[in-house]
Amino acid sequence: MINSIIDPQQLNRLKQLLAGVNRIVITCHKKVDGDAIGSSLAMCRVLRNMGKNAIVIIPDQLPASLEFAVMGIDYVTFSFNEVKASNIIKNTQLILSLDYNTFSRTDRMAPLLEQASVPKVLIDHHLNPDNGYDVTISHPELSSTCELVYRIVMQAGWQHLVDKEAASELFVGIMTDTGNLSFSSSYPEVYEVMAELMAYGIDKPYLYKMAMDTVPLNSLLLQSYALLNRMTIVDGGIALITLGKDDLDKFNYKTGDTERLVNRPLSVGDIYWSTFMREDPKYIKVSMRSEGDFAVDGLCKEYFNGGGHKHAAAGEFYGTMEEAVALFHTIVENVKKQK
Ligand SMILES: [Mn+2]
Repeated sequence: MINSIIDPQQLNRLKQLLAGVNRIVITCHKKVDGDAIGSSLAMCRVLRNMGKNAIVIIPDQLPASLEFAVMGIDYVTFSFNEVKASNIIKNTQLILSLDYNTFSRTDRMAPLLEQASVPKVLIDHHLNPDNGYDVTISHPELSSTCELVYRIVMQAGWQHLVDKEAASELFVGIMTDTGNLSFSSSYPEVYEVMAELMAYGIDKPYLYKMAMDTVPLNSLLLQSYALLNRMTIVDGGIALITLGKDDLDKFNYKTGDTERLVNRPLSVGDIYWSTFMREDPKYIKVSMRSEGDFAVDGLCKEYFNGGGHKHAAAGEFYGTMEEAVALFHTIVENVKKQK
């Protein structure tokens, strides 16, 4: 049995709000990821099983790689059905915000959600949630919003409203937000939550395969090409991968196709710092990853107007790829001097 960590006052307020409404809108952040779609759809299933008229509205297109996680339930994509989605929001009695801390994360849905004069509930694990929610269930210490939704469901006594599909969706969101339990956010209780979800009869090998180990062929080929032809190793420990527009066009590049490419050089034992530069339409997107004592957030902030975490950061470069690569080598020299 997992510990009850949800503030009982907030949970009771949520139950009271739910008791008084029928029409409920569930929203998540743009650039929908596994945790966002998993937590939203699972919450929707629980509420429908409660007899509510609940619907998920996502801001923009669900990536093809996450379509498996929908498992037959309907949802609305705001950017495709703006009129329909707007009407649903205007007529709803309750708004749930899942997996985001501020309305601006919902892109062009934000003004509608902000202006809606119905109660609003935040269920999220990002730092610094917006004020002004009627119920705020914010737990930045948790692995994922999917874990949080599961904890809410258990503590509220809604176990019987969870079905195999909802359990599967929650399982997917925990896997994707924790790098399949590899990140430091996967403390022991996350395993207990996953064990309890498995009791609903989910197909774990299938979900793992679909969530963690499936890529489109052109993405596999593009990444192989990048590693073979566009990677430079400096001093045995520093990797730079560059992909120009011509490279991307050759492989019919779509958003998401270079996912995790920047991490791959770190699989080599001696490599501790990896940088990936991709020529996007308006700028060169720069991503960095590192291991051990070497921090990349400061470098992304100082040289590429970006930031992030110690071992994972990103930024942008305005100029040509040649200039970006030249700057990279200058940074390498500066880093060596400081050592
Ligand atoms: Mn999340």
